Amino acid sequence: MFLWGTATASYQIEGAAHEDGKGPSIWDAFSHEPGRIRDGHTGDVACDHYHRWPEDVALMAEAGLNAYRFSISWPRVQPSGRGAVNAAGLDFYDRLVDALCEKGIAPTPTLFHWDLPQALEDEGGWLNRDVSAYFADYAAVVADRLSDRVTTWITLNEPFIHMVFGYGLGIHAPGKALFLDALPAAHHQLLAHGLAVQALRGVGAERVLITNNCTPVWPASDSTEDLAAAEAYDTLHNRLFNDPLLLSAYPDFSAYGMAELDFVRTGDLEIIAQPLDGLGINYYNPTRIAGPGSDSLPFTDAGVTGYPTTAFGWPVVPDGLCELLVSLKTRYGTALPPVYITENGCSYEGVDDRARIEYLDGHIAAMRRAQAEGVDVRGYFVWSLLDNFEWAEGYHQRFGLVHVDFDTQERTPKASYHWLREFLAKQG
Ligand code: PNW
Repeated sequence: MFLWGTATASYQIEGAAHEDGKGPSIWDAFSHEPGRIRDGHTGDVACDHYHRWPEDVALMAEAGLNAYRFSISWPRVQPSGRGAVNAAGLDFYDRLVDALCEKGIAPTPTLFHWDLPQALEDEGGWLNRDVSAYFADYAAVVADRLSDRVTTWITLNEPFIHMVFGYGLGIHAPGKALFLDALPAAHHQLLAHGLAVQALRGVGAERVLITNNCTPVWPASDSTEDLAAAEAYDTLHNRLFNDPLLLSAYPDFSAYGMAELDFVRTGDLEIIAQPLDGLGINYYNPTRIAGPGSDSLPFTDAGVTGYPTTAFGWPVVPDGLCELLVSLKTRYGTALPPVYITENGCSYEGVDDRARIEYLDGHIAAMRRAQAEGVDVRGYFVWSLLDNFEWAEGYHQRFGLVHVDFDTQERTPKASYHWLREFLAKQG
């Protein structure tokens, strides 16, 4: 069965930041640091989904969706990131999973969508190799409770964006600006993924995925400099994550003057390259890259021009999704597992969101073209069900199919929600 879903993330929708024994996450800390988030917004309340989940599940059921990708807050389950389990936290996800199953919506949890327990950040966060093993323990705790009803698991969300924004540039939690010295955060996340796959298999998990944010990389020109820079960027953004997972090898970084991967130990790549049942792909837009870059990075973002843009200023390029999917098939061949589009969507203002309808319609058509070219795509999840806390942008970017009034918490389905419901009804 093809999965048609929406996607959300714990810190972006749940709120209840300090309720029922939840421990603090790096996002609780970061969003309260002055100057970090636009207008000082925080996820303390967000969409109050922690209390309003029955209404949100009803909205999904009413739309005719058959899957829901949500994330589990690690510090809600393990307040200190390891050891003691918070029963109330696990109970919350247990109730949610029950309600979804009752409506015929396949619960598709992501175990980590960036809200690391602050206690683990205090030990170095993803720069600390030990965190990988703690993640596997946490995965086992959650799977032990939910794997009788959950068939599809996603270990991590976008380790690339978490590394770059959180550890490379410091615009997301934990706010470190280490540039290429952030690379250990990539490796330790990948190692955590591999160890978690082993733990999930141990409790009989049926289908295990990881979600990567991927982008087609367009060189700004045919000059040798731009072509080399584009290749360097593709290596960092796409191949750094997909190669070890699918080919059990890191791409060669030496050509780009990038750091040595001296934190990789013997045996790590075997752990990372556990067989996967699917690769989750989050697609938003292509990236155009020029050379020669700066001292700290061997490329520059030249900006994609000549396309319409969303309220976020992101270019709308549906063909980029087809290009990306076909390029994955070309690069990885039979090593590419079935693909699930685990996020695709756009930020626009307003409830009469015809631009979002056009966006979704165009991208679903692009996915179909990739399927016709032989890419095995088995799911499509819209980011997002609800307008929510868009990280450094606070509540300013609205990605939802459903509008949220953040004063009253009133939910109002947008035109795109009604469009999707009719689209799904026609699919049968
Ligand atoms: C994803 N970029 O993040 C995340 O998985 C979501 O939590 C987020 O709300 C959504 O996309 C929309 O931003 C991204 O700059 C953040 O390329 C930034 C980028 C891409 C994805």
